[in-house]
Amino acid sequence: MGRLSKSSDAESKISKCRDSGGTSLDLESLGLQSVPEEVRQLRNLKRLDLSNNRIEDLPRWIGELANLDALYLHGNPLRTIPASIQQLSALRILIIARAHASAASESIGNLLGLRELALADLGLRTVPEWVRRLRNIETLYLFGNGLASVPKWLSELSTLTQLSLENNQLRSLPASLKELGSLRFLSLEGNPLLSLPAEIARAGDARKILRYYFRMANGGAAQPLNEFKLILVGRGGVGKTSLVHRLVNDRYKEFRRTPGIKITKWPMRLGRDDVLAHVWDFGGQEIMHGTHRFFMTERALYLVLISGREGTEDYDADYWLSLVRSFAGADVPIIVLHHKTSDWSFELNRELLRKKYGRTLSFLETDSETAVGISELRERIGRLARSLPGLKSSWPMAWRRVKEQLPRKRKSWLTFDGFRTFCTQQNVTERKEQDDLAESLHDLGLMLSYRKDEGLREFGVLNPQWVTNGIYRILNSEKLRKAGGKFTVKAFGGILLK
Ligand SMILES: Nc1nc2c(ncn2[C@@H]2O[C@H](COP(=O)(O)OP(=O)(O)OP(=O)(O)O)[C@@H](O)[C@H]2O)c(=O)[nH]1
Ligand SMILES: [Mg+2]
Repeated sequence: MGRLSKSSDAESKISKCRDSGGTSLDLESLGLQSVPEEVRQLRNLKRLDLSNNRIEDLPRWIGELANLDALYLHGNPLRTIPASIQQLSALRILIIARAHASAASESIGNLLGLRELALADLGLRTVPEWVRRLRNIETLYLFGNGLASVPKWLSELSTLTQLSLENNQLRSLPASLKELGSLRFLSLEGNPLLSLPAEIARAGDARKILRYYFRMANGGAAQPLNEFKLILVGRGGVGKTSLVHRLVNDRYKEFRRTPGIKITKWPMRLGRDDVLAHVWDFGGQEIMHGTHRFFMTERALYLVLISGREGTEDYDADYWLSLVRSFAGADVPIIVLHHKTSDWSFELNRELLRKKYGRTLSFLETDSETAVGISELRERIGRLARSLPGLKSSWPMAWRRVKEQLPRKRKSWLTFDGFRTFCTQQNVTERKEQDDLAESLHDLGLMLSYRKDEGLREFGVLNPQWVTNGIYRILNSEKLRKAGGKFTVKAFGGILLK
């Protein structure tokens, strides 16, 4: 009954339009499976609304409605648009949405007079190339597709004032969008990978969004993080902590021995880049050597400090270099410092050490008290840092957000699944990407995650400062020393909670 009345609805609307010579016909939501043949006679039609029916195919004669100005087709399971559509040279508005991707047919690209076009909710993976020909387009709706990118050439559509791209999978925006001088309204909500703040995306102000995206968010796209890890090793009292102070603050100062690891942030300027070094200063006392290996990561830059004061320089060089090589690998750059040179002068067999420990060794004479060699050292650290694989690798906005938000979690320990959940909340959703991010954060020393080590995998993700504090507090415990190194689990807790 409902269907009958609806189709007779259509009939009466059509005949009314015909009799009055009307220019607008509304056949919306009438359950139509095809366009009624009678419409073909309505040669005066300017506006035809066929939205929300069940039409799969448009008839070829649609091209005969030569006066059509606006055609609404959204909400039909359309599969194709006949090529005859290109005869509608007066068409200014064409709305296709919630149909099959094949409905975005190439012949639409010949409708050069189009001012408004919707290709929305079609499951398109890319913007069809033929859209490029629509040089008079003002409003383009592309929402609800699976678009991963916006083509650069979109900037050629210089008459565009409104661009709607919400609910896609956009990963970045091309800089060429800034050239769209007439663009007023840009909607990008529902593209989580762009990491636009909701309040900016919601407002839809094209200028504001693009300004934010390209200036404030540094391109939103992947940018190098410009951070690296610098590790200092050498026997107790060789001058590591004083050297860090000299490098970072350009002053000389004496320190107590370092009970564990001291992590310092050192902002530096490398050419035109602001770079941040995470400096790990290892306590040199022997009891701690065994655990240092857990923190000697790959993709870091190493300083091995040697002094001649104890007369053990050859032994020390061998000892520390072999430690770095076995735990950080054959490729990490190492600067061997003849340190405290103002105090003791000595020679190392550089050739022999190079042969034994590889070509990435270099040597320098330094002294923190007199500042001898310090500016050369800074310069060399900068140069070698540039060659580290991590320094220039890309960090998408979402990765940066994980890096910034992770410490705010105020949790020193997370299971790896917990880390994955946290990443997903920050829009790093792919497992592989989460693995890569964990590795990068580990390399930078911003968290610890031993994914490659069977025995340590289970520990998930750890806050380095918390772990090192705990470990070295135990190793340096007076109580433990008195007990000859034996301890109970209870005593263990007692030391940690002290
Ligand atoms: N002449 C001279 N003495 C230095 C220099 N740097 C450090 N010292 C002396 O060596 C002592 C130890 O220096 P630190 O920097 O604390 O040594 P460290 O390698 O950090 O020692 P641990 O933390 O125990 O591993 C200082 O207290 C100074 O007396 C230097 O550049 N020249
Ligand atoms: Mg120290």
